Amino acid sequence: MSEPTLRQRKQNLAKTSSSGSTTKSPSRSPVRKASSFGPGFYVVCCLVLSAVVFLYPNPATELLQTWLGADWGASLPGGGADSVDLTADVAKRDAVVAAFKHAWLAYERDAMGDDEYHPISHKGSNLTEAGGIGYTVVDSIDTMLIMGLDEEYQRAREWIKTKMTLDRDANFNTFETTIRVLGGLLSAYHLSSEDPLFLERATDLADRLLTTFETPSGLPLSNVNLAIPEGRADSNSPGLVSTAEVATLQLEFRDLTMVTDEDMYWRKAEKVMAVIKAATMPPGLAPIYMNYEQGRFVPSAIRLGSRGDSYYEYLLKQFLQTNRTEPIYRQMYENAMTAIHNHLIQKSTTAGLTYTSELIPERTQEGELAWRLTPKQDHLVCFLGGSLMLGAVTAGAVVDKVSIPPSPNQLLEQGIRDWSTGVELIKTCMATHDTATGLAPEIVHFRIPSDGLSEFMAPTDWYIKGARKGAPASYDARYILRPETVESLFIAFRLTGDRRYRDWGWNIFQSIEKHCKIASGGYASVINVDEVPVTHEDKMETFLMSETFKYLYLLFADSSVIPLTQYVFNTEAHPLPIFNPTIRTGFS
Ligand code: DMJ
Repeated sequence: MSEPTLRQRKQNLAKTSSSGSTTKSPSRSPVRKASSFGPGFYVVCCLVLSAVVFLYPNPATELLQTWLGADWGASLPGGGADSVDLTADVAKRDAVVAAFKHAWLAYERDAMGDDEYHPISHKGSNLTEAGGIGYTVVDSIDTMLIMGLDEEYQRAREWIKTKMTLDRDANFNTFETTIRVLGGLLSAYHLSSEDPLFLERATDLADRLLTTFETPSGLPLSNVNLAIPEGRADSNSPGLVSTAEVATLQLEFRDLTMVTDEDMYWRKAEKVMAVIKAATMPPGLAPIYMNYEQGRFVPSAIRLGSRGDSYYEYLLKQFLQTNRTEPIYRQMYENAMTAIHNHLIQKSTTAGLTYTSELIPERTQEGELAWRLTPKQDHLVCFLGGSLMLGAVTAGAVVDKVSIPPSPNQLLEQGIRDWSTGVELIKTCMATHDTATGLAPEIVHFRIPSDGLSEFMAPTDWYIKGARKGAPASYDARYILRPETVESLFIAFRLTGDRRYRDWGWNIFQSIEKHCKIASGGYASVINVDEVPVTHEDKMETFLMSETFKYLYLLFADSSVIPLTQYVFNTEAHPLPIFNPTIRTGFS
């Protein structure tokens, strides 16, 4: 990093303009003193004020912009909700389809059927030595259905029909297998007008996964040996399971019950939520580890990032999946969002960026448990902006159907709060794209007064920990083709029609094209987002095709494609239909 990044240059500019603002304020004082003058003065003042209204953004406009999260007037010709345009941007949508094909065709050429793809060495690999389980094929197939890629879809389906097997004598992660493979099969089932092949495979997989729930508490074990089948504990974390992992199976298992009429999937998944509800710490927060013997939280980090994220995501989505008929999930979601606002949401020191901190447990000298606030935000947290906005117009709304965009009087106080925070979090996630590549790093830290860093050591608002001139890239500096920011942009666009969200998504897409695309086929992770030319890591994560390109496609597609009123996305972006349940929630 020999040159200062755009972010560093901008932060210097921000300093200049904030000191400039003090010279402006005296010009407002004559208006406040005007009461000592006669009526003529008021007329002059009114004229001056009118001019000011036209020349400068007025407070009402600023409020509206804060509400919508963008320069509404500039992004909508004519302005206002009446002119919301949610039709396709065909050229950009088709560019995303071309990118998906560039990724898929390379995988199909070099590694068809393997779990993972390495686009630089042109090789595939499997999660275990026992052989593959269709990780990439199944994770990608519903994107083909959504994009209308029929030839690719037929070949992928044929592979699932003739080659896919779950008789693999090895341990597979319960959560990852559920969200990618079970979720992918169920979504393909729904989007293919209920092709029985996908349901047969989904049921086979779910029956094997059910063995993980055989614990004293009912919390599923982290791994499953698919061949036996048998649940297996994680030997790296004895006695423990991760909160996000046990609480991110429910959409898939509940959907399976609806399509098979077999209650047991629903009951097993719901029991987990009852255990979590009983164990939740009073403020509504959930540490990232639980003890599966007793079903209790153990002191561990509280965060919206890894091992915490999709727990919060699925609280809302379980409420939405059953057409808002289960008040328990609304209550759990509302409690959690209030706790997040009270304990984790912070503002950065200079630009006032809204971000989420982590709470790290520590023992005091007296042996008491204390929580240290750490200003670290994973890229994973960027799902939260869109999720909060979606929660605001559903769980946080006073009407069943809000307008696009919603008006504040359609929302509860909590909905207004969540909408505003969601808008701001998306802005923050976009700010983390202010790097040499335009790609966001895996983890950012925000500056706090006690961090001991000088302005020469780190930029003023956020920085990549461990990034030093001449040093090897830190773990935090990577971009591994993650989807969370574009996921939020897609939701925000559908809920507002604000073109700014499409523009931001297009910028991210172009950065992926420029820095991650491999000419011979596929896309690769980038080791350091703040260094050009980039160095690649030889890996194309499956969520590029299941999530990142799907959300980008949907951002530019017509809003009638997978409408948010009819589908809920699992955490791997596999859409599942919203339904009216025939089963009543069994806990309160
Ligand atoms: C995906 O596998 C899922 O979105 C999961 O919930 C979190 N991480 C990845 C994508 O970043």
